[in-house]
Amino acid sequence: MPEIKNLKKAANRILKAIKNKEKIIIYGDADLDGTASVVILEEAIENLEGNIAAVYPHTKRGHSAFGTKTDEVSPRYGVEVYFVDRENEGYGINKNALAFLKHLSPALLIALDLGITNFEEVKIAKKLGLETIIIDHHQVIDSLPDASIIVDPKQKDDNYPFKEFAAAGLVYELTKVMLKDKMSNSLDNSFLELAALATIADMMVREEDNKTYIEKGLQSLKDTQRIGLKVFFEINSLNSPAGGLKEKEKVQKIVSALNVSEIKDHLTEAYLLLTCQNKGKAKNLVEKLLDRNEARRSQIKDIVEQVEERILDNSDSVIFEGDIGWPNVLIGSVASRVCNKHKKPTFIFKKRKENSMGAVRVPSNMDAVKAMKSCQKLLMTFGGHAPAAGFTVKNENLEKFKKCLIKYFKNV
Ligand SMILES: [Mn+2]
Repeated sequence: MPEIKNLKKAANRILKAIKNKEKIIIYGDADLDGTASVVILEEAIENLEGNIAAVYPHTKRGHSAFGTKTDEVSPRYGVEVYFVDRENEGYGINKNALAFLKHLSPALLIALDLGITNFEEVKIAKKLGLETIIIDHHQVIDSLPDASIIVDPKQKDDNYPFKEFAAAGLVYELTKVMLKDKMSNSLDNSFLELAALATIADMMVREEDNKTYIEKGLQSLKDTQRIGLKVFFEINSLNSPAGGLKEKEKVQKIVSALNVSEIKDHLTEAYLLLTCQNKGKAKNLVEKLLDRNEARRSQIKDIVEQVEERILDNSDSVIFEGDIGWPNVLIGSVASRVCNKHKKPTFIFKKRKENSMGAVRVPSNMDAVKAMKSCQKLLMTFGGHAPAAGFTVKNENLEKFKKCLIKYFKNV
């Protein structure tokens, strides 16, 4: 069986970094797939060392030593976790984040669930002394960024037959190579739980490797040892009404609560929950996440209605709507719903001062990334998967972009 390209290489590089006490920055996307990826890798590194504190003295569970320039412990060896704040920084590896991270240089920057289209930013990282490893599952656009190692099953010459992993699935495979026989049964199960939830959250096909993760992961989830997940099964709202939700519905609730959590100090709430060691704290966090999820559902419904009003007498082949009032964290869900209902390529964006950031969903026979590639010149960034993708565009190019898309979809 051919291997996932560069998986071993990435594993060996990380092992070397641990051995040499290099600083490691784990840089993840803020959704559940990104968060699960970060947690799996961080815990794998911890387990490799047995006692990570001995190697990385300042590292504390569920806490990053970032931002504090006070340097309680010096020298600053260790694993740092950083989640990108889409709302305030932008997607992927971005300049704001790099400006923030450069004080950690030299370091190994491991980008999870993002990075494959960050050509310019990876170059900047390199200049700053941040050696980049990308582990991503998004589509490759023409060429690859100048990273030191890239794992992405969608790159050329990757001969592994299955391509549709979530990022957390890839990271799980990576940690198997890193840990080998140090991967205990219980650790394996706990990683599988996270890989399963991430695969569901990213709506990857439930076939091949993904199917295995989901089956094994959900089986293990029933008896999970992870406090942050355990509390979901003990919370009243998930166990009522009358006998509680069905297993599947519960899992879906967990996934949607964790998929759009907020960021504080560059850590997602989902990360804080999944690494939480205190049951009381975990309970509070879960209640907060579930409440917010409910509130979001009605916000999403509201925005979908606004979009539908705007497109009432619109005969364009493309739905292309944006607003300054639409929160970035919701536009993906809005685009999904609108696209499902109207069966048209759907571009929903949050308008900002100078540029806009958007989410794209297209019907199953179309390709959102290809569509945007045909308008590449008008865009600042774009990327994703065929059915679901994202972009940033200067406001002055919004109309041109729309016209370009209408033209593209007329021809396919
Ligand atoms: Mn992902």
